[in-house]
Amino acid sequence: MINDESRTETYDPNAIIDKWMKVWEELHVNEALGLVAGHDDLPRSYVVSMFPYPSGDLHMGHAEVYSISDAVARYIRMTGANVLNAIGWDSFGLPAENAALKRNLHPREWTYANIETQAESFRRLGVSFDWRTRFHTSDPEYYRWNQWLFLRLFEAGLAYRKEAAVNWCPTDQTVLANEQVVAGACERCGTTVIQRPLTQWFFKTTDYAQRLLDDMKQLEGKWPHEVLAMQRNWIGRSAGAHIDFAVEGRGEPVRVFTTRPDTLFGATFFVVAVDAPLADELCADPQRGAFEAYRRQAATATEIERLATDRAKTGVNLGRFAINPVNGVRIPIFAADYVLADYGTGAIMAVPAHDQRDLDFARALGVPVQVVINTGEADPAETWVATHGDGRLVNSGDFDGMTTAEASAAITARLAELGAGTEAVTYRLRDWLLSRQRFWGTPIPIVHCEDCGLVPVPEAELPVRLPESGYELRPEGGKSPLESATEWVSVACPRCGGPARRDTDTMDTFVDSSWYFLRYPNPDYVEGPFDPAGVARWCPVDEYIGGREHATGHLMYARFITKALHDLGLVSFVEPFTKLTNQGQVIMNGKAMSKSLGNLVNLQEQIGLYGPDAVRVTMVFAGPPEDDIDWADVSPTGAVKWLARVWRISAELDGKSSGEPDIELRRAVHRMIADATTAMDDRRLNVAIARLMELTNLLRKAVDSGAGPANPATREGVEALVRMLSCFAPFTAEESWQRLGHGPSVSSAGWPQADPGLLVEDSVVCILQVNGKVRDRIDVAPGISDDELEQVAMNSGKLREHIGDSQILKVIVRAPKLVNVVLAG
Ligand code: ANZ
Ligand code: ZN
Repeated sequence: MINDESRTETYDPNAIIDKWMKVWEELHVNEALGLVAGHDDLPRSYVVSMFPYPSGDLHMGHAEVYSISDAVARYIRMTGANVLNAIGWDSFGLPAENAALKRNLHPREWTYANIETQAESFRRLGVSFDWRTRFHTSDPEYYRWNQWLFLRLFEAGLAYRKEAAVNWCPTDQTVLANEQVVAGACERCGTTVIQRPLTQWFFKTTDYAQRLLDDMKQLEGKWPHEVLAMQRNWIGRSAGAHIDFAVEGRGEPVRVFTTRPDTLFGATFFVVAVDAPLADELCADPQRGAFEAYRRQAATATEIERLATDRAKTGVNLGRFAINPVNGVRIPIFAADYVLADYGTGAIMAVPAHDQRDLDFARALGVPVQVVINTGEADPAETWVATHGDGRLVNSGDFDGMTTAEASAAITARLAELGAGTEAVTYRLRDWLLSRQRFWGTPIPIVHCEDCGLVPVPEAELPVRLPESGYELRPEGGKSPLESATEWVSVACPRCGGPARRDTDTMDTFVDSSWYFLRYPNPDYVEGPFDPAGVARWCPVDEYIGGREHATGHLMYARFITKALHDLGLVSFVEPFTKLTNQGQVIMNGKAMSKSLGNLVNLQEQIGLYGPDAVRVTMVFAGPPEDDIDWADVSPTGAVKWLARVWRISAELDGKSSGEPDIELRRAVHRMIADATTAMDDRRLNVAIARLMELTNLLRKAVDSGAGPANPATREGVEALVRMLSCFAPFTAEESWQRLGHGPSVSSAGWPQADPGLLVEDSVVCILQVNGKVRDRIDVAPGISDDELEQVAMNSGKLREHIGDSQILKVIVRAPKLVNVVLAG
């Protein structure tokens, strides 16, 4: 027996990996019971962590996400649920193409080689995936269903093509969705994004704007508050009114969107977005030169710059006039870049007294200012500070004296009478731009025929596979590489048989990831994108784990697609992810790790030094899951020491236990189990680890100088510790479990149950009196209630003896210290 901690039987965490990987595989311990049927007596839990992109071997960030998600999955499994912990690969995308260009490979070779590397690394990290779910989105068997889904959305009018000014990254030579533009720059390479008019494919996410908002009620309290807030802002609902302004010399009125119909009498000018076709149309001949010069200049500004309040306001007078529908006042029309073409209606009524951007513009271009809400603040025409507050209307005809709220309703009603306006809601959310001019993605299953227009590829011809040869990967001038695959491009029109061309764009990879979790339960299903039986059994996802950076991208797309699938009758639910846990990033010295900063920490190197378990424990113990981990501030050496201590204690217990269990030790152990369980339930995984470390100290003392290694309470404590540890350090836990004399696997041993009887805190003495005289003393729990205490007291034989047959006048209870029975007479 090894009693001395300094004994040198070494704990070698890397020596036990192969052994346990093999055992787990043979025993199928990580597999869900019945992917599509059976074992219906068990509660089910579907755990999914955002699937990896195969850009190389696993890195520190991966280790963090999967250490967290695996701890959650293992915990749920140990509490007795049937868990599906799924894995697949998000394997289309730009880096594969860039790597292929550099190495002269097919993107597929690079991608699939990386997938194999990552798969092996996941196994060696001990992640308890059910490998039967595995697929890769770049498999034709998968992307076929992206195409199928695209066609369903196309039929439903939810996929359409239009020319629009789109975000263009000059470096990556591709368009980007709004979600991929961060502070005006390409999310991938940081190049400033420019606007380019291009014909592109869109999904109509805007049709679902209100439902994306409303259904958040289902997620409240289950998704991180910040993610919901980010989505709410991104959807950006604004309520107000549409107001139609007649334009002199134009048959049709022009509509504006405003959140402040109460300020209508203060509209002293009218602005059209410089890049809206309407600006071009309205421009009077003498202004044409100035307008076109201004439009060219404006094209270089990003949306963020255009909307910035602190930017000097510019614009040109178009030489035309709009008529205010409530008072007939003529106001000049300008084109300016601070109005966006694709928000609201692309035109505004400008109220400089009460809107700062309008006021800055009025000041710059010398337009008058008219106050219409008396807020008690200084005159905006003198201070150049617009007043925003509530107040009463002035200079507004019949509406003078009303509050802003009253006036909003009254003016909107008047507009309705005049047929010049109605209540309206506008959203910031844009339709999802999904076409990409890149090779390594899902080809869009549309054929362009000169006679028939856009023709869907017949379902029987799916998948439209990527060409194997005859293309040039290097993107040029906004052309998709697929355009160079001339033989692939030219096809017979499926409708008329005439000469036609395939669409050469590929889909944004966020299409792939918007529904992948539906396919995991049966990845080989060929009758449709997913097996309805598997989906009915597992979906929606119970536990989704991934980074907050996906708040307005992937998470929004997946919610949208789920709703669209619901409306197509393909799934029964409207939200894909019941619960969401965010994890932070692994950083180094306060900065994101990157090759260029030279601060990359290599995961395999860390594993080589400390073993997979210690790296996992370090990741989870560093802080709450959502916090960033600065690897400069942590060291797995602490985790290695701890794991070695657990392993040693287990080794010291290899005999049969005997004697009476030490009750104090049992109490302490069960307190720790209860605390660790609460922490796990709340997903405060780091707190749970802290409890396990305390428990280890406690048991070390018990072995050395307390109850001793043979006491049943010691064994009970060590076994509980090892079972709980298996969520974080599966290899060490398995090895320790074996040393304790058990067969594999510890993950089937169940999560230890805290005995409520042992959780009662130390008792306090309560004095029982009759008519103020002490008659008995009893032990009670400190938290006992007055009612409970009265009952317990009345059970005291001594007390009853002194009460006898007398009539009880009242019972005074002061829990937990005192009970006094007052008798009549
Ligand atoms: C008149 C007005 C008076 C406005 C006032 C505000 C204050 P949110 O809340 O962001 O939805 N607006 C409308 N369309 C616009 C566009 N395409 N580009 C830039 N600005 C636009 O903002 C709605 C307000 O922003 C609208 O209400 C409009 O200005 C402006 F005291 O109309 B408001
Ligand atoms: Zn045709």
